[in-house]
Amino acid sequence: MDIIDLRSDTVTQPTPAMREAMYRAEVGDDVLGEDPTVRHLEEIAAERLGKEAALFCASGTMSNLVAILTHTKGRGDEIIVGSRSHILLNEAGSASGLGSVHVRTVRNAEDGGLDPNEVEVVLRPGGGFPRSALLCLENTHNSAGGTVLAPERTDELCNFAHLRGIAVHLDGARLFNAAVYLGVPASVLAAEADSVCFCVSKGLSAPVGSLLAGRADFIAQARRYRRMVGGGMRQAGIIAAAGIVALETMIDRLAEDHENARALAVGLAAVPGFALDPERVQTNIVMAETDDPATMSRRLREVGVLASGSGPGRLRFVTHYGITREDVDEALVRIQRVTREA
Ligand code: TLP
Repeated sequence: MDIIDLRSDTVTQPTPAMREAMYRAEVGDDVLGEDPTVRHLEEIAAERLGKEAALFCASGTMSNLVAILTHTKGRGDEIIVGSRSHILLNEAGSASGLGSVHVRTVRNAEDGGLDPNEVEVVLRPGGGFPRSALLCLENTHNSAGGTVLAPERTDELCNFAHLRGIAVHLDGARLFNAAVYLGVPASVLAAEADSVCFCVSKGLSAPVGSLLAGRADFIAQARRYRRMVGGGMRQAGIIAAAGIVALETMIDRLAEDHENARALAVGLAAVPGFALDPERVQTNIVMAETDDPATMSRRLREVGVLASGSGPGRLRFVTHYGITREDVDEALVRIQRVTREA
C-alpha cells in the first residue's frame, strides 16, 4: 500500500534537478564568506523579497531566532507575537530560552491576522516594564490553516509599529504560497517589514534551509548571531544549490498544491466525523475538526494516510510536491472507508 503523506510540506523530497545541482555545486567555506553558491542564493533571495541582503540559515526556526536576536537587546526587551504563532507554539521557546526576551501575545484572529487596536493595548514603552522592541507577523498563517495576510494589512501593522518605534519581523515560512495565492510578487508582501524569512525546505521542496532578509546592516549583524547559535555552515553551497533550483523552478507550481488542498477540503467536508469550511482553504493547508484526533490519525495511518495533530480537536492535512490529484482522491476514498467502519 502506498503511503499518502499529508503531515507537512516539510516531507517533500528534492527534485532531480536539485540533486543534479547539488552534485555540481561550486562550494567554499561560507563562514569565511567564500561559498559562491550560498552567495548567489542569498542574492536572488534578497532580490525576490525586495530587500538589500539575505542570510542563508539552517531552518525557519533559526531564521526567526536570529531575527529576534538581531532586533532586540535581550534581557528587558519584549517581543509581541500572535497567540497561535509558530514562534510561540513550535520553536521550543527559543526567543526566551536563548534570546532572553519577554514574549507577550496578542490574539490571532480566525484568519491569523492581528488587530492593531489589540496590539496597542499590550505595547509598553519601557520604564518599569519590559520594553516592546519587536512585533512578529506570520504569512501564510500555519495554525490558522495556511491563511494569507493581504499586503494592506501587513503594511498597516508595520506602519503602526514603526510610528511607535517598534520593528517588525515577518515569518514568511510559506510566503511564496501567499504570493501565488494573491498573484503578487513576494516583495509586495514584505515591503514594510524590517525583516522577513521564508523556507526553501517546505512547499518549494529543497531539502534544507531558510533565508532571512532585510537591510544590509541588519543582515551583517544577523550573520554574527547566526554564528552565535551555531548556524555557520561551511561548504553549505551543497544545500544552497537546491535552494536556487527551488526559487527558480518551484514557485509557480504551488498553485497545484493549493488546488489539491481545496479538492481535499471539499471531499473531507462531506465525510461524517470531520467538520470544516472548504471556502476557508486558501493555500496548501487543510485544518479539519474531528472529535478524537489521536484515534482518527492512528486509524488513518493504518490505511496509509498520514495527517498531523494540530491542537485539540483538529487534524492538519498539507498538500505538496509529491502529492498528486490522484493521491488526494485516493486519500479521500481511504478516509471514507475508515469513517464508515467506525
Ligand atoms: N512548521 C512545521 C512544524 O513545525 C509545525 C510544519 O510542519 O508546518 N514558521 C512557520 C510558519 C512554520 O510553519 C514553520 C515550520 C517554521 C517557521 C519553522 O521552520 P523549520 O521547521 O524549518 O524550523
